[in-house]
Amino acid sequence: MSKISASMMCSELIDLKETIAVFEDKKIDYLHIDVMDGEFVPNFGLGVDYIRGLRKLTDIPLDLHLMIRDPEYKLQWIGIKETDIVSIHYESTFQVQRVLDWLKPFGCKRFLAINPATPIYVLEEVLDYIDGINLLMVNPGFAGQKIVPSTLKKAERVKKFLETNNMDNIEIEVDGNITPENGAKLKKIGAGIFVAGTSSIFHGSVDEYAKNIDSFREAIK
Ligand code: S6P
Ligand code: MG
Repeated sequence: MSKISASMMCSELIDLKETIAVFEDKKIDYLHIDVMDGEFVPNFGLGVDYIRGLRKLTDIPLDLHLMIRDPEYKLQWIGIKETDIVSIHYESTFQVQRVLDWLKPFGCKRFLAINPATPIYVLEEVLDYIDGINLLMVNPGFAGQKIVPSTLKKAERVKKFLETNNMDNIEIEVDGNITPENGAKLKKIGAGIFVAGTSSIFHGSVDEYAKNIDSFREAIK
């Protein structure tokens, strides 16, 4: 079944409690947390204190998307739980397998994120280290961007690549401009986790989120 990971950088701080209540009611699978360091990506984003605060509000597992340089030295700061997903970027470190090894003791799901311009062959050497792939459909750093068109074909190639390697137990997450329409296409291709931001659930007021979630779920069914 398709999973929804709600992109918390798109939520208004003033509505946070109400938003979480809707997400719990609608059984949102993950809260997608874009952690940004102003170096790996041209923006600052949700940090350690935000994550700590969020844990007090809800038990919904976190989908931590680390857009930070050299994540290996910062993993201990975050408070990672076994039920979380943690994505590290292929492009963010010179020692990808070492970071994935260092993530293992946390017991979380380990995902490798790749940017739109990163070729899929980089996955070849890490298949034994990962539970999933986070395919960036936009260049990371901001919500509200347009999909990089080549990423749709790329998602297809990733799925085939996993099948050829008998590794299609590896989950595919898609992140960036996942409109209901793009979501439907990506579902057909084999994506399983959909990051929901301004393109799907975060429009209108909080009162409208429940119905936005329903129509997004319908699209990615
Ligand atoms: C992009 C980030 C994403 C955004 C998401 C927002 O840097 O990794 O997770 O939060 O793209 O969704 P939308 O629908 O506004 O693109
Ligand atoms: Mg993200």
